[in-house]
Amino acid sequence: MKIIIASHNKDKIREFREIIGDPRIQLISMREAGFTEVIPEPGHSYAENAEIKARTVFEALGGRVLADDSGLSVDALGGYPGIYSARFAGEHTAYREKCERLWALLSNVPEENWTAAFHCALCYIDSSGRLHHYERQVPGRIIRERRGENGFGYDPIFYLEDRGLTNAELPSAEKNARSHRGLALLDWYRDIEQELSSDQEE
Ligand code: ITT
Repeated sequence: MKIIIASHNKDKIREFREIIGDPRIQLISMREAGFTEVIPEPGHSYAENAEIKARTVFEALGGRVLADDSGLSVDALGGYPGIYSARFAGEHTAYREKCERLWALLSNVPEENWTAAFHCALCYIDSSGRLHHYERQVPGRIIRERRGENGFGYDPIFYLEDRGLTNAELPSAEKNARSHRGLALLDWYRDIEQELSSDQEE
């Protein structure tokens, strides 16, 4: 079964492939499928933006499409950067600079209040054009230094209390098993088992 991933983010696409290691599912990036445009994200929630990305690619290419809208919501900043996590501090700034910018915004907030959560909304459009939504979040806290080399984005500054490690210090298999994206994708995967079996019979 071919699924087009409606994303230009190479790190997300790598994680999708690591998480869904099922030889029956071929995950193709939208760029590989011939869609190179950048999709505007005017939605007001993760779910709305995931749906916009999925619909845009489905309308252009058809097939089966899976989109991810994700980000880091910081409690003391009223959930910011949230859906703006990628564009925050400028569209093309490196992940490292985005972390610096976040620390700057938190400079007047006591560190014990640096609680946050990673969110992931998925929107899947099946071959008959039906929409399926999934959303998961994982709590943690922002720390003042970068720790770890794995993962991407805000992972080096996102600390998991129960592990005593940042997302970037976890081996990738462990991040994938417990991350916002890993949990949402596993919900999706459980749901498409049925579609998968009928596809094998086609
Ligand atoms: P697409 O829209 O093309 O998928 P994007 O990077 O613009 O790519 P989003 O709008 O969903 O995607 O923004 C997600 C941002 O949130 C991402 O660029 C990271 O900065 C951050 N982020 C999301 N998941 C993350 C993770 O697992 N680890 C670290 N940072 C993450």
